[in-house]
Amino acid sequence: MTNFEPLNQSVISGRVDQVKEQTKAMVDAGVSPIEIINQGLIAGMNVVGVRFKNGDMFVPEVLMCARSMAAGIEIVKPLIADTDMPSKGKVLIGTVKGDLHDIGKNLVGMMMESGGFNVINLGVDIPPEKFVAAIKEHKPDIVAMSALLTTTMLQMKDTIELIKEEGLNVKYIIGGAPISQEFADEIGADGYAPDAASSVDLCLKLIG
Ligand code: B1M
Repeated sequence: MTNFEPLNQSVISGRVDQVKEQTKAMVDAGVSPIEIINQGLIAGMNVVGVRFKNGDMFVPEVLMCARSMAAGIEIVKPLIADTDMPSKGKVLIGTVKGDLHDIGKNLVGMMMESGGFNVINLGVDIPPEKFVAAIKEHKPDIVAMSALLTTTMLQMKDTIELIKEEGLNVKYIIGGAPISQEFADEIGADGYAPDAASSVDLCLKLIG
């Protein structure tokens, strides 16, 4: 049984070098990359989220934690994204306007890549017009939107409305901490995924 506690603690303390070292050691020991991400890196970040919420941690510390988690993900990413599988479809992913959170969105994109999708990552703070322009340019099968703030989730509705207005033939799916299936139904999204792994299942289902 792998002990993920030391890696959790390194993420919580924002120690980039230690996270890199422990992640590499786990990879060398043959621990599954998905387990390293979920039980080592994300589990640590979840503790950070609670402390941030309770006012026990502040933005600069949270940023260091996010950076250390990203450093760990960089190490395991090639192990799960490297695949010879032909593309199952094209997904355009981005965090909506006004929202700068990108860790979860990047994780979703990475899992989709590892699931055999061709992923175009637009980045953060993407307004509806930019999603529409990118759909016209890249012609994806699916557009995936991420929002982490209750104040930005309505941007998803605006984006879907603009895509519909433009008559573009694409499926749109949404996710992020404040998002629910109920909200997805309310704004007419084709699907909602609560986490990175289920985003892949959702894309497979939608593409058929
Ligand atoms: Co921010 N932040 N933050 N933050 N931050 C939250 C989201 C918050 C919940 C913290 C809290 O109060 N408890 C809170 C939002 C409250 C709300 O609106 N309900 C909050 C706030 C308030 C803010 C600021 C306003 C703080 C301030 O400045 N006063 C500010 C806003 C900036 C902005 O965006 N305009 C802000 C800033 C920041 C940092 C810059 C410091 C940093 C972001 C760094 C970065 O992303 N590069 C940050 C962080 C790190 C967090 C927390 C602590 C962690 C988020 C994270 O990365 N989680 C977060 C608290 C929390 O969520 N526990 C918080 C790990 C990640 C793997 O999970 O992103 O949920 P998550 O992604 C999951 C799923 O949600 C899902 O799959 C992922 C993997 O399983 N998913 C999708 C995500 N996108 C998907 C898309 C899909 C499908 C699934 O498409 C189909």
